[in-house]
Amino acid sequence: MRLSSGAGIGIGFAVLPLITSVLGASNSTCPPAISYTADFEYTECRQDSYYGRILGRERKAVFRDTNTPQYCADYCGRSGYPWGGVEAGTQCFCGGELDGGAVTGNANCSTYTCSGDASQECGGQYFMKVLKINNPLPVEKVDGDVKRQPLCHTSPLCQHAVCDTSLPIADRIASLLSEMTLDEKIANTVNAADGVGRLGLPGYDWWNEALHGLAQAPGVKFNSPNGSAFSYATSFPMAITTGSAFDDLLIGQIADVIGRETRAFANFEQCGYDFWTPNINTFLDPRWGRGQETPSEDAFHTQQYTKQLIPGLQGGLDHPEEKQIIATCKHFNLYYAETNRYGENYNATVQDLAEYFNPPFKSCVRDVAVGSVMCAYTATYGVPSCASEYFLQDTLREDWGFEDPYNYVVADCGAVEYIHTIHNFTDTPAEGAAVALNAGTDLDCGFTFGTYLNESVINNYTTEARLNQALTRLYTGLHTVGYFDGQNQYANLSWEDVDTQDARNLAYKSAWEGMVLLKNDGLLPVAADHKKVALIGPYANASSQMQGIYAGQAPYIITPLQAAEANWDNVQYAFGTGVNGSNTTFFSAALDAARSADLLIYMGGIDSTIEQETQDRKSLLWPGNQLDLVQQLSELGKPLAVVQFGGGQLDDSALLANKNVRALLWAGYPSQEGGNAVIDILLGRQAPAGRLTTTQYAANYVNEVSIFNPDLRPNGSYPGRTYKWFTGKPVLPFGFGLSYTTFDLSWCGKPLKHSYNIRSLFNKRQSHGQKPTPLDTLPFVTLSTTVKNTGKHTSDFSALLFLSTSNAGPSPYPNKWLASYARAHGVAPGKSQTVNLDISIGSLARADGNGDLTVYPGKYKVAVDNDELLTAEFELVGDAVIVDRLTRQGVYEYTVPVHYNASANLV
Ligand SMILES: *[C@@H]1O[C@H](CO)[C@@H](O)[C@H](O)[C@H]1NC(C)=O
Ligand SMILES: *[C@@H]1O[C@H](CO)[C@@H](O)[C@H](O)[C@H]1NC(C)=O
Ligand SMILES: *[C@@H]1O[C@H](CO)[C@@H](O)[C@H](O)[C@H]1NC(C)=O
Ligand SMILES: *[C@@H]1O[C@H](CO)[C@@H](O)[C@H](O)[C@H]1NC(C)=O
Ligand SMILES: *[C@@H]1O[C@H](CO)[C@@H](O)[C@H](O)[C@H]1NC(C)=O
Ligand SMILES: *[C@@H]1O[C@H](CO)[C@@H](O)[C@H](O)[C@H]1NC(C)=O
Ligand SMILES: *[C@@H]1O[C@H](CO)[C@@H](O)[C@H](O)[C@H]1NC(C)=O
Ligand SMILES: CC(=O)N[C@H]1CO[C@H](CO)[C@@H](O)[C@@H]1O
Repeated sequence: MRLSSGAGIGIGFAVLPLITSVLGASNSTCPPAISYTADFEYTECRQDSYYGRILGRERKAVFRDTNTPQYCADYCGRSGYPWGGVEAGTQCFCGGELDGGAVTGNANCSTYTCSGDASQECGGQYFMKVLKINNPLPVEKVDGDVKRQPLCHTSPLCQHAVCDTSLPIADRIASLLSEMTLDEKIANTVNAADGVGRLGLPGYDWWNEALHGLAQAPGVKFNSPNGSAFSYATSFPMAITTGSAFDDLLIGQIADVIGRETRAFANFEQCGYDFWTPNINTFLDPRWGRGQETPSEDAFHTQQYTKQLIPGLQGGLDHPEEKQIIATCKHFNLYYAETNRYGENYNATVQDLAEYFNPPFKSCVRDVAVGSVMCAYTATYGVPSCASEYFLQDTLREDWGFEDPYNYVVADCGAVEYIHTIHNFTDTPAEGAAVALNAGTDLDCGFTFGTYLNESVINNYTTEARLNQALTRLYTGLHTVGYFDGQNQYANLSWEDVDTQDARNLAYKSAWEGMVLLKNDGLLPVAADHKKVALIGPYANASSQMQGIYAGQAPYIITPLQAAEANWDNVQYAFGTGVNGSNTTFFSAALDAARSADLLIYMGGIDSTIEQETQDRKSLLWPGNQLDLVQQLSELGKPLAVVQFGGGQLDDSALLANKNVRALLWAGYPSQEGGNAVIDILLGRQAPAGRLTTTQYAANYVNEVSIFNPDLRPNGSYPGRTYKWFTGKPVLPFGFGLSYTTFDLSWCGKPLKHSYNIRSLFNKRQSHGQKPTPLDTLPFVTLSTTVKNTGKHTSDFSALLFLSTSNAGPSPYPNKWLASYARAHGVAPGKSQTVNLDISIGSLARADGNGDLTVYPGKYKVAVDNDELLTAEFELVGDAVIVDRLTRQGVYEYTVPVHYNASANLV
């Protein structure tokens, strides 16, 4: 239904009285349709881009048959936007401000005629004809910010049955789809979804990011200037740093803030409601450029992180049909390297799949009900992940219960395209699109679904019914965040809820809690009597460098130099050298600063020029000439501490061996409070208690283990991967981390029985409603330990509990595996705290030859900490019990010819 345009109307306050009802509202939430004509002028032509947002807080609508500059300006002005723009003939953009996009010649906006009147011009391909609207209608504002209206409160969508709240949501969505043509449906299977302009369904960009705070992404808009509403969001440390805190509560608190802040942005149309976070692939290979985005090399640790994070983001576990935002666990499955990531195939052993690659995703889906899952670029068992019925249907949906009507799978950006191109799995792009859709991919970040699904449907490679199912999942997903009807619980979140004092405190706490002390001969905490401090190195004055990748605009970033200057009267700063510097030009200034100081602090490591999305490291050594500078500084014989930044571990052998390097602190990417956190730890205002979540391998590891080999278990000369299996000697082990104090540990009472009958472990099984509790999540025991601070410094203590066995289940046996952890907070000298270490039945299980997680009879050892501060033993007796069966591979039939990817790279 189209609105008729009335006579031209005035601007400003004259607008309201002139609004007249044309259609009459059939629904109390449906505003009266109005007679409105925009008074607008064409201002200029601007270059747009796929990632660009020229009109600030921007809304897109596609009018396939009706678009003209006037039509678009009417649409925008009626919705209260002062700016409009037409592009590519059918697209209309609306926004609040003109911001970005190079101004180009008018000719570039004359290449498309308008779909509503071919005698008029409607922009170009990625060239926007910009329209200034002089008489936008007044809109609801909160503190001057325009609030997003639920779609069913806006005309004309509110007049359609999709907005009839008396109907079940399934019927409403079915009604919406019944009103869409095949082309319109296909145009909504991509991240930059067109919507359906004629129905009043606006476009929506599904690509939003929030890994450690709202981040830059095509769907996200940070306003400018800095300081204005929605111009920044809290920037928490990278996942590798927060993971190192071994503090589950902290992860949940961070997720609460990220969920709240991002939803506040979404409420004001600054971003979408769904976010492609978290990255829960395990940090398997130390070279991985994106390992920094993940908390750990350990699967159990990553599961625990995921279980805290998802409920915080989405708004708890109780009402999955009412979410704060939609989180997305990515990248399913087997993705741990950037090298050849678009085309690589990994044939993991079934044991590694069951024990290592699956568990974080299993927890994310089965245990904490994530809304969406992203399939990966890579292939497994010859099949690209986004075309894998084994993973997307049999494992994810059937075995893990990802079957609520709002659960959907999104393909990583370009992954659908690469099924045909880089993987060469199909012969044509339409076939590639079809195998992805058929396997269970619902949304394509890219263009392949949008361009080729028409061909796929026409040729019967796939069906419109499957297309409808995908769209039903997507729109039902958006319904969970109030997209259609609004949502009282979260709709009031606003700019006031962003960058609160609590959020700042949490950013600080998570930064220092995640830092790990790797060496200390007593220099730290530094004594107060150092008068002149030399702060040297490529991170000494770092700001956004401390955020790592997937970052957004932070409210502020405290540099180490700022924090140092706030604490010491005399701070000499010298850059020294770049992260990958080969030039010694600035060494002498650094050495001069050092000569006149009585405390030297070097801050370096790696950053996103070294480790990054699409960029793995080739070497684990410190890059460039940083260690040459540190060596020269150390030769001065003055107290020298090194602070190491970056996500991946570097081989620190040289620093650990150098007696004049008296302390080494790993800081990861601590983000906005990084400077305060580092300096406060050095000064002893906070005591380090973080632990390494990745093994620090010697540099030679890269020669022993091919990046393409996913196997964890050692085999012949192959030393294996992760602390659990690696047979070599690490420079520093997983779980390593020193303290400023000393602790004594003891069990509270008798920790364990001598032996347990395996059958009896399952007596506690309960059902929650219809879903039985998964056996692997049942509790085994809780071991209470007393942690006593026997030193002189108040400190946290991270207790890591490992299990090991040498006869339970099949050989080879792991070195040990993490089964529980907990962090005690602020234990004062002479005081004690009780720390409860819960062990679940899943933590006892090992994979059998089929990949079935099994609790085996045999002898087990419990040890707290790498140093085995506390140990206990127990025996399991009776028959082995399978607690989680690995999904079996089926025989998969494809509607089109496919070629399995054998991967030349696997060695
Ligand atoms: C809203 O509009 C729909 C479609 O016209 C109508 O069927 C429904 O009864 C209305 N709901 C309310 C609460 O008025
Ligand atoms: C990986 O598994 C697939 C499917 O079984 C097979 O076609 C392929 O040859 C395997 N690749 C290697 C290198 O073993
Ligand atoms: C794709 O696979 C087919 C079938 O195995 C093969 O004939 C063709 O050469 C491959 N194309 C490329 C570009 O590798
Ligand atoms: C499918 O759509 C694309 C782009 O919209 C168009 O170029 C192509 O001709 C269409 N193919 C078929 C078979 O309709
Ligand atoms: C697709 O299937 C329909 C229904 O079976 C059939 O009529 C049509 O000819 C098929 N199209 C092609 C291209 O095979
Ligand atoms: C933004 O402005 C505030 C206040 O002027 C300032 O403290 C902060 O450093 C600025 N942030 C950035 C990232 O520039
Ligand atoms: C080293 O850096 C300085 C300052 O940027 C520059 O002038 C000089 O040319 C560089 N030298 C080399 C060898 O690159
Ligand atoms: C003035 C201007 O920006 N012209 C551009 C118009 O678009 C063509 C094709 O993209 C460019 O080559 C011109 O530079």
